[in-house]
Amino acid sequence: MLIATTHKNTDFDGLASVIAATLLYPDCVGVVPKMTNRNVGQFLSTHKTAFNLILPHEIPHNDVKKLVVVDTDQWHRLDRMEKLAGQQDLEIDLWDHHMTGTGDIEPTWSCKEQIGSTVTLFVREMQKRQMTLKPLDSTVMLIGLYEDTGHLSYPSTTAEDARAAAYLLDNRADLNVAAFFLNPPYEENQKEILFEMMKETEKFTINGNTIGFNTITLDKKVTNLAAIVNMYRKIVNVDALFVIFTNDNRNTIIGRSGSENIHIGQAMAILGGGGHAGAGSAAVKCSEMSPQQIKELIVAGLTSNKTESARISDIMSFPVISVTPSTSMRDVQTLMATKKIRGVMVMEDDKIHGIIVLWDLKRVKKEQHWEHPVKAFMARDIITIDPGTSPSIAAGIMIERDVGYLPVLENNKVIGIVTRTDVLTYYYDLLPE
Ligand SMILES: [Mn+2]
Repeated sequence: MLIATTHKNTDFDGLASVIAATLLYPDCVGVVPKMTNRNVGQFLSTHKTAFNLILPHEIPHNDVKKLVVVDTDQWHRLDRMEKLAGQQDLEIDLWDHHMTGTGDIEPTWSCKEQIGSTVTLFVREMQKRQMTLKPLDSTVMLIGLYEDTGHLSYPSTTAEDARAAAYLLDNRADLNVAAFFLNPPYEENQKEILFEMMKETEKFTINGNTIGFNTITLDKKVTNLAAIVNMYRKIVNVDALFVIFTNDNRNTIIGRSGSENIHIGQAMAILGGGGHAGAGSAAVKCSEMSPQQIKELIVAGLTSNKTESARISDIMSFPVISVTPSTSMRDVQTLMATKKIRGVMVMEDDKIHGIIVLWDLKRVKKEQHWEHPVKAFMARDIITIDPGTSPSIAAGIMIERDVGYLPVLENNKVIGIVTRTDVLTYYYDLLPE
């Protein structure tokens, strides 16, 4: 079985590219994530049956031999694809226009280019094959292309995007339908947010570009925040705008840029999110970082944007202190106290068994448990990292997977460990005085 899928919080470029894949690949079934953007959801509620689409829980995972991924290159942005991520000899085709360098999907074949929309890449292939499209297919693809290029106005737009739009119009894309889904009417609470943002925007100048920041407390659900941020950036007239929407447990960061000097996707990668040059987002738990810390990290990331040459191997701690799985908890506690360290690897014959951190010692409730082996208390699910990785990607993994320690692995040997503190220190050192 062959399936095509795209990122969660699916936008029209993602949806249209999935549909394009079902047209281009014989017997391809499109899988649309459960969470989609509001206007995509509205479109699907009335048009879904016109396409060959299913939901992630309907995939017979064991039958999937080939996967087509569109509009993202990261496993964690896909919906319910964990099973496939580990599958040997799964063939993967990748179509994407995000060039952040943070992708971890290793494709068998890929078409990855800096261009206004993923749809454009599909249109190129369809033109080559001289395909004729149905008006509905052309329409959804045109909406995707227009949405990602701001109706061909964003700086990321290329001449080929404009030619792709012409091809879709030649194939009878319906501009009335497109306009309806591209400009969803604003609701009362969206207007309130906009007025709230207008009250105060903090502005910085970084490398000659003006950057605006807003922090908005959300006490109810507001749909399509991205469209409000997009509109507000133009009103407030900054090169890039970041709005941190915060509620009881979560900060959602939405960024928009109108300058090719500010790459939103790269800035969001530091926070475990993603996107491309003009638009991106991230989500960070409130327990993890305050809006103020998020703002400082974004500023630090943008300041260092062009100069991030540091690698994990430059900021990691080594040598790694380890114990064997049978070491008693008492010995682990003594070791941490005397060496003044917060985490110890559990290893035997160079093989990682787990990790034990200061926090885990709290789980020792009874006195006699201090004699129990560390393997009863250690965390076993370890995420390792390559020494050549950049600090921003490490920070992204830590936030996304909620881990504070990443062992650094080279040729299957642990050569160091990088902690959340190491990464944050690196970024704070870059902050302007
Ligand atoms: Mn896209």
